[in-house]
Amino acid sequence: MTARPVPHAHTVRSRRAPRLTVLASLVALGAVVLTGCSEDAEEPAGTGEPVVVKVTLTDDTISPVGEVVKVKPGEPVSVEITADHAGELHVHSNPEQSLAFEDGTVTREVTIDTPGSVDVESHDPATTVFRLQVQ
Ligand SMILES: [Cu+2]
Repeated sequence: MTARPVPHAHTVRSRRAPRLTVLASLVALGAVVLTGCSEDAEEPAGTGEPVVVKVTLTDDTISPVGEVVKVKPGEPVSVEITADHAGELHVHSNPEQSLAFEDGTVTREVTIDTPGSVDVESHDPATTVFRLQVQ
């Protein structure tokens, strides 16, 4: 009976400490994220700036090939397609989508609402141009 108040007091103390630690790490994390944003202006990370993927398709060149692009669910992605012929890119989302392009430069928007990986392919020739990693 006499020993009970001591462990109880310890419990109260140890419950308070982790909370303060979590708060401190959140503040530290916030500082890191803010610093990262101002230094890495070229890499939008869901901060309201649109994600832009530039694609070039000519008769013998496709660029990029297999590039991984990270986006958040529901975040619009602008795909800027420059080509010397008409065609379409195939978006392996559910339901599937296609991005039609023509000779010249067009911009098509894709938004994926469900987390996961979505390949964007050229079928002629068969190439994964880029992969949207939605998370
Ligand atoms: Cu396909």
